[in-house]
Amino acid sequence: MKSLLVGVLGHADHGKTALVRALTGTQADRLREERERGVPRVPGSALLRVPGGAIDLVDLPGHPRFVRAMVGGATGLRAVLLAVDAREGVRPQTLEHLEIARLIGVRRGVIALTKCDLVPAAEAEARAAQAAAAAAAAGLEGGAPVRTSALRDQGLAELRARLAALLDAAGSPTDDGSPYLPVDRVFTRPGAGPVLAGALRRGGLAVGDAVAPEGCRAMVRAPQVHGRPAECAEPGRRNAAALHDRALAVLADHHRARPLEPGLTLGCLALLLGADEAAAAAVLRDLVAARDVVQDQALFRHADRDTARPESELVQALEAQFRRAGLTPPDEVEAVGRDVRRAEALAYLIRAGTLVRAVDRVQRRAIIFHRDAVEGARRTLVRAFDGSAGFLAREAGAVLGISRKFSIPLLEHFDAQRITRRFGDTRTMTPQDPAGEPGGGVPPAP
Ligand SMILES: Nc1nc2c(ncn2[C@@H]2O[C@H](COP(=O)(O)OP(=O)(O)OP(=O)(O)O)[C@@H](O)[C@H]2O)c(=O)[nH]1
Ligand SMILES: [Mg+2]
Repeated sequence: MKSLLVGVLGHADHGKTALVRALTGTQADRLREERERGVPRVPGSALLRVPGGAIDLVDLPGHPRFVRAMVGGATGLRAVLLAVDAREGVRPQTLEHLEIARLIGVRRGVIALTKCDLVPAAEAEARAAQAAAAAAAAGLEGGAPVRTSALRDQGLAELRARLAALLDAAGSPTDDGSPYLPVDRVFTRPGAGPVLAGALRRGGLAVGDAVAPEGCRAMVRAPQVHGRPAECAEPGRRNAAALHDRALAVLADHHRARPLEPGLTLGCLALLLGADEAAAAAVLRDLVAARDVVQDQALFRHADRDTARPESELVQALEAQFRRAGLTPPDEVEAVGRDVRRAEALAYLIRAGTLVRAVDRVQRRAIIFHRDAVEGARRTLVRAFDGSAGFLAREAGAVLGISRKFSIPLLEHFDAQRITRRFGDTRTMTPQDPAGEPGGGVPPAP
């Protein structure tokens, strides 16, 4: 039977738990302590049976303090169910959760617009569009949001069908060896201290393995399978080695999912490993020393990743498009459309400095120029206005043969780069130092 782990994401109070309960009949955040405190402490999971198999809905805690726990539970996720409150729309944690899903390479999901019984249809429509745009920006292929109400049993059948379709389309999960154990019960046994119980869904655990539920130090003491003592494989040294392996697996997954991104920071890796930064740093030091991982300033990448950059045909085509367009490039929407891969390629080219994002702060509009076009414009302006008393944006536009739509953001970019200096409506070219660097070299002392 096929199964799929789906993370339920969304801002606090956006109706995640209510949705899971309405879909499955299970109260997912069911640990007694958290019920009493009214705050879900760890991800709870509920099983949704669908024709093709079963979907494990992992109800992730919405409170910012629990993002760490979320990542701890989320590393095995293959898809997400994003809950967005129809009254509130996209909130900070919606974006934060989407960003984490993006970082761990989750691209597929379903968006549920929740509590639709509380808002007029037109308002729900606007919130749905906003949610779809946020998901698309994070590279999540979520399709059209499903209007739901857990209270009125609205949209739940469609949601189940959409989740079933995700299961249908999912390949078999890759086992990276990291264990995943949703905790059902916590109790105290005299002489043993607190005991966590649950069904191990993935990976393995052996006696002596260090685990860190909710950041506590703990050790696997007596694994049982359905109440009987289980085989205890390789006690002792497994842990550090396991963290090394997982760090490599996390990096490899990341490069596969985000081929255009240069690597992960220590902070991200620590989050994704569910380890604290000191432990992650120690593991990375060893991996860098062993040449399994390469560090480039603040970023770490797998040594197997091609540093010659996986410059896809798409990246090259996009670059050529902007190069050809010169000083009248297409706007971002026109160039990218709704294509997530094109958006990624564009972001990559901007990061690499090949394309320059110039912002018109008044119009709140950005124009993306090829850096060659920007350099060409700089030379033209130097020829036309160097040594002159000053020039207006209109005059610069005339010399460059472009309208205000393009000249204003370009000139603002030049101001920011100290290639031009602005006084009111007039600009002057900043004198060049002998090396040809704009800005006259050393900035004046404060
Ligand atoms: N009217 C209405 N209220 C809802 C609906 N779904 C959830 N609620 C209410 O919204 C509040 C929050 O719902 P939860 O399901 O606990 O939200 P959550 O996202 O799990 O919250 P956290 O776990 O704290 O992040 C509760 O008071 C629910 O009763 C709905 O469809 N309609
Ligand atoms: Mg909840």
